Amino acid sequence: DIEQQTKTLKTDLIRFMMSYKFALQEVNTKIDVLKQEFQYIHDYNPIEHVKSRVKSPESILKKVQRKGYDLSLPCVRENIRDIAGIRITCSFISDIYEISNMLQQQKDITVVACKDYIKRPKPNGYRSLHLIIQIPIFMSDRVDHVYVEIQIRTIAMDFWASLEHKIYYKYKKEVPAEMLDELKEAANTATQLDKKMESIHKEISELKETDQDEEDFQGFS
Ligand code: 0O2
Repeated sequence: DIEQQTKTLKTDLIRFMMSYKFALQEVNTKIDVLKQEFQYIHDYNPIEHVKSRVKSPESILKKVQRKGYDLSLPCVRENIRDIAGIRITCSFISDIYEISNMLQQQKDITVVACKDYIKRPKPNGYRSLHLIIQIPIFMSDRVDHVYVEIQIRTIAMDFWASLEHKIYYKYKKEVPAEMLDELKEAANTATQLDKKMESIHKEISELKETDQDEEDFQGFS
């Protein structure tokens, strides 16, 4: 009986982790399609790079303990919604919302939550757009609706977040106050940079449009 129970638990665990791997494959394909199609139609690529990961069992366990959830697969599946995570890095803030809208409109994606830390940055200066989605995964004998966390940010936001993450762990989560102030200042600088880059990008797009209008007009004569 114990042997049977162990076998069942092992199969359940493997299925559990596999469903997240499949969900990441699905979402990665969606992002890749958008990237290629956008490049082809608009002659422009809004996505700089994409990274994905399945949360390690150690991190899942830590989070379950921190949040005080039951240690059962159904409970973990329902409550820990960032086991499958994808991070999309874009050049410009407008690209972030464009990609987010394109993903949100897809019929097989259910948007469970959208946290806009760009409009409302975290007190430490963290900025990103977070989507929690659910996507169906069709398997041999079942359909699983799997949660995926998608983080969309600019290169500047990503640069800041990776440095902040390193500092946070270097100081074992007790960062000195001066360092926190400096990080906040760096976050403001990153915001300014994003705004400046966006306005230059907009100017160039408008110039391109004027050139195109002129070319089209000349085509008539
Ligand atoms: P990892 O290693 O990236 O997975 P919770 O997930 O419950 O702790 P909440 O409010 O549900 O918190 O999620 P939140 O804060 O919207 O997003 C959590 C994830 O966003 C984090 O995952 C980080 O990846 C990222 N994040 C959020 N705040 C910060 C921040 O201040 N600095 C940095 N560098 N990243 C941040 P994990 O699980 O913490 O880490």
